[in-house]
Amino acid sequence: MSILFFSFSATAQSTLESVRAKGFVQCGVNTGLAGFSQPDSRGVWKGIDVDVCRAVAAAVLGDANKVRYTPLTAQQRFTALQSGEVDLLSRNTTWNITRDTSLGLNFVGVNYYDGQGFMVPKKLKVKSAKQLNGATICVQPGTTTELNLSDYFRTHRMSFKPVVIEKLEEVLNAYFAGRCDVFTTDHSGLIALRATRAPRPDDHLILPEIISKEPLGPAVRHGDDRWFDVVKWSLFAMIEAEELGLSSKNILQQENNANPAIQRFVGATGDIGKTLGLDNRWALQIVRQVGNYAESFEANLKPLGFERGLNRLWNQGGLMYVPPIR
Ligand SMILES: N[C@@H](CCC(=O)N[C@@H](CS)C(=O)NCC(=O)O)C(=O)O
Repeated sequence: MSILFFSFSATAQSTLESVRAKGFVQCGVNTGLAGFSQPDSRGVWKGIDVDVCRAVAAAVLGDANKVRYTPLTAQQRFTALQSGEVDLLSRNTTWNITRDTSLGLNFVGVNYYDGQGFMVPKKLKVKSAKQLNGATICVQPGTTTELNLSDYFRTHRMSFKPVVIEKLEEVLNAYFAGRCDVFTTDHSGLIALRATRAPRPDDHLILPEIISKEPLGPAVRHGDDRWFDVVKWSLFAMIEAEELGLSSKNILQQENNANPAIQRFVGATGDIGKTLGLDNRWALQIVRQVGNYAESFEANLKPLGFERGLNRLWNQGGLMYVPPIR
């Protein structure tokens, strides 16, 4: 039996092999959240989460465009990953212990440090979350948001009436139509949705309180360490590139750079790509085709009014710190 079992697992296809065989990465993304993952007017997916999917395709297949997108609601996302419907989940998903253990996921890292906030119509004259006792609050199910919300109100001995709606479109309609006093989600979601979905963005206030830690990052399934490594280092390469001063504009001129770390990064020396099961130019392809983390942030989040904040590099006062690529 054990021999049979061994031979089965040895021949079972890894995600890296199956992605190579089919020629594209199937990426689970948001149904449409500006800045993170949303199709533009020509149907091309854009956003910092989309850029992680593209980075993986550039690293593995040499072509960032070889991605197919599966839009997923908060409730659908984990089953889609567990069942193998998607190769990776890159969708403003908070890394927490329950998801890392009971749900059988491996978070590869963090591509946006976030926290939960509240948005209210200005006409309610509310200035602080402490004034929300008794409020009706719109929230999406299957999110960390739902749990943080009840924890926060319990801690502050306040009550609230939840209005729980799965589809983003519908929960926003409910809030903008005044069927809830408050909309709560990740602070990034509040900024993006107020800027792009509010009939009059100026009519809404994001309250100052951040009530949770929401480290958002891409995840893969348990049990495939090779794929875990590939996705993890694809994300890390974008962040490391920013730190090394490498961008889509200059990455092709680095082969003779005096800095050995840069030579290794672009694959001019060493075998880092090979150790991942990839081409040695894997990181060069990511930066050439997708850009570094700052380029992705500036293209996708800056125009919506985002500040770098916690998402600055560690040596510029932020939390973005990746292990050395060597
Ligand atoms: N980070 C939280 C919340 C993620 C989440 O799903 N947020 C909502 C509000 S911004 C969303 O993305 N909705 C879009 C959708 O349902 O497709 C989590 O991982 O549970």
